[in-house]
Amino acid sequence: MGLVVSHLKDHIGTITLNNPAKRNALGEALVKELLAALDHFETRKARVAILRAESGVKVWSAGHDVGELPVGRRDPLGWDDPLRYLVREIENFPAPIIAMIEGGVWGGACETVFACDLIVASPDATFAVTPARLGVPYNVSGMLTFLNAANLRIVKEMAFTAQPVGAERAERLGLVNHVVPNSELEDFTYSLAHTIAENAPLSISVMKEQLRILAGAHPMSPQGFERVQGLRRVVYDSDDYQEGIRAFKEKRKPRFKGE
Ligand code: LCV
Repeated sequence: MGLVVSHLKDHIGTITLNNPAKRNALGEALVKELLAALDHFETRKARVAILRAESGVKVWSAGHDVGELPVGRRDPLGWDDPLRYLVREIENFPAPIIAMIEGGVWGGACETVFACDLIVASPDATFAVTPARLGVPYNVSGMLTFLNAANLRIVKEMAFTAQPVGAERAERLGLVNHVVPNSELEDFTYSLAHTIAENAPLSISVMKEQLRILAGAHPMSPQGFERVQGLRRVVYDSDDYQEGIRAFKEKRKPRFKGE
């Protein structure tokens, strides 16, 4: 059995994250299998994809595989990082992707879920934006994913506190489309998927692409981008960045010094 399990039925593709030992961390190998499944669905003209974890998980995904983060002197979230690939592929997939969430969603997994087109969550679902926990300088397109998911004040609270937001509050804030009891989560999600799959796939695909282009149409000057990249380099070259990763690996609370 791989790190993801996928199947396609009645135009609906399902991808189940299947690496509980590592809390479904989005490492290169898992992301590669996930992208292969999406590729297969596209070839088979799936009309909806559902991204989920095993039923009953406490952790939907622990986010970027911390063990795969560079230990300084290199952008930890550069263009070719598996997480960046994954978010782009989700946004470019020609059909709606529904994230079906139980348990905790952490860091890069939170961005991955917010990049999906719809989110159906169980009451125990939580969503945490964690760069500040690790000392990581999140990247510009990632911050835009968050900004497209919530208003600026909520994004700032989630990013600055790194604290999980629960499903009920997430629904109130419009972060998720529906909160549904665990016992009904699967039926509800597949019923939503069937409704979409019965509509015109070409029309839906072009609306998804239009919304992607419009949501990404944020002017940022070359000078503005270069300034951000310079600031991010200071962060990933900092002792704090190394301390964040070290503390995670040593299973202890990090001690950040601001340098
Ligand atoms: C590798 C892991 C991980 C993991 N990577 O189980 O957004 S950013 O900028 O931060 C971005 C860079 C990012 O996404 O970074 C990662 C952000 N994620 C987090 O901060 C969550 C880190 N994980 C946790 O806080 C806990 O693992 C949770 C609360 C998710 C689950 O706790 P639980 O007690 O159930 P363990 O912590 O015991 O983890 C079980 C195994 O999974 C590994 C962890 O190292 C452990 O492996 P070992 O059994 O070999 O010790 N693991 C968990 N998260 N992100 N590996």
